[in-house]
Amino acid sequence: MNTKHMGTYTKLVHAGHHPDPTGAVTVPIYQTSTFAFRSAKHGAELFAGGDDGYIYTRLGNPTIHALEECVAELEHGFAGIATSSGMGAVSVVYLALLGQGAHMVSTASVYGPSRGLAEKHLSRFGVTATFVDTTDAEAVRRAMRPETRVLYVETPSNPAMQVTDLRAMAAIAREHDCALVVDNTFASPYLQQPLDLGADVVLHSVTKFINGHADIVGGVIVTRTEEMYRRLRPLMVALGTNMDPHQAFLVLRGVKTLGLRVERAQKVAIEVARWLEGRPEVAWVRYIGLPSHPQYELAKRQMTGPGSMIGFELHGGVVAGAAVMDHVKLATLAVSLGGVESLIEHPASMTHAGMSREDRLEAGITDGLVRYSVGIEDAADLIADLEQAFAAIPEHARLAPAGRG
Ligand code: LCS
Repeated sequence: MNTKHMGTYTKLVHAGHHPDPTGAVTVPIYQTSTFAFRSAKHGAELFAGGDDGYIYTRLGNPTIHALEECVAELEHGFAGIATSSGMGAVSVVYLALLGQGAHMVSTASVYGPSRGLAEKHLSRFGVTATFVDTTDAEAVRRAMRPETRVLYVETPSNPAMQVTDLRAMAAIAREHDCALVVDNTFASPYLQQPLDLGADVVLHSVTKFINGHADIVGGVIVTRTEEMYRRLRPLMVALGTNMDPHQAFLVLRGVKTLGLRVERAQKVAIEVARWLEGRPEVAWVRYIGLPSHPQYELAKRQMTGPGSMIGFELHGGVVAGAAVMDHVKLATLAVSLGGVESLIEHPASMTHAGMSREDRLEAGITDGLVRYSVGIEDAADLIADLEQAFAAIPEHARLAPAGRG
């Protein structure tokens, strides 16, 4: 069905679905590694690109293609490239757009391994990267060099929840003739469409909101133009970072309820965030839906909702954070995010442990920062869970220094 001009909820349910010869209502799992050619001539035509049929699953597969089409429509892009994981998507983009002598400017508080891949691995191949606070457009402009090929922005960022002005970033990327790549994992295409704001490439860890059920890892890249698609797709094929058909099937199932899940989770999140803001144990709360968020107004212009990720700092730092994480019963102590179940973690010792303390602090990832991915449970139950966990914070680590003792 052509859903290109239809609404988001219709796209979520129908995009990428085409009539199946068996009448199957959902996209079947084409669990096959390879596809039969009708003849030697047909095989040769497929390899020459004269027929858009399938050859081999690493190159393409109908179930995977349905997901690629769906996410591309949601992002208003030319086409999608599904990958084995979100990091698979990041790898394809870096390796396709950066080479010997190339430079990248990236959000300092980007997901730890997205930074590590550039700093620890691509550096061996002559690629350099500068990590800056991308909420400061002037700092980004100063970091740009003649050899900058990629401006890589994660917004909102993981886990500092910083919101970067994508229109401003698109203007800088155009001035320097480099590609603007946006990691849209935290917002999901339901809340933000970076290609409409001037990005060239958008990518996702679909492990998170798009799938939404904490049962697969996966990634998708979407490009604005055909030319960019033709630059990126061969890298996915060459690296072998393809998604698996079964993975794609599960994501296609999960994405149908993306809108419902995000709407529900952000309704719960605002209640949890307001409760946190009123607690004496909490030094500050970073939630995009609260007016106290530094980019509250920008987020309202750029996103259609605040999402359901909350960062908060306890006065008692790591000691208090560890006590809370050891005592929550409903929220699960685990990394990852964006699922129907609430998850809690400590970025400094978990997802961002690979960064130096200095880099972490510069990126807004303080020692006591707790990241809470709010699910779709009842707010009252999540709040009661946090309240009983807060009661377990040792007395000496409970309040602001002035209030202690
Ligand atoms: N981009 C963002 C913003 C992410 O949060 C993650 C994973 C990735 C890319 C990589 O995706 P993956 O390969 O895991 O599918 N973030 C994680 C996190 O915060 N906790 O565990 C994984």
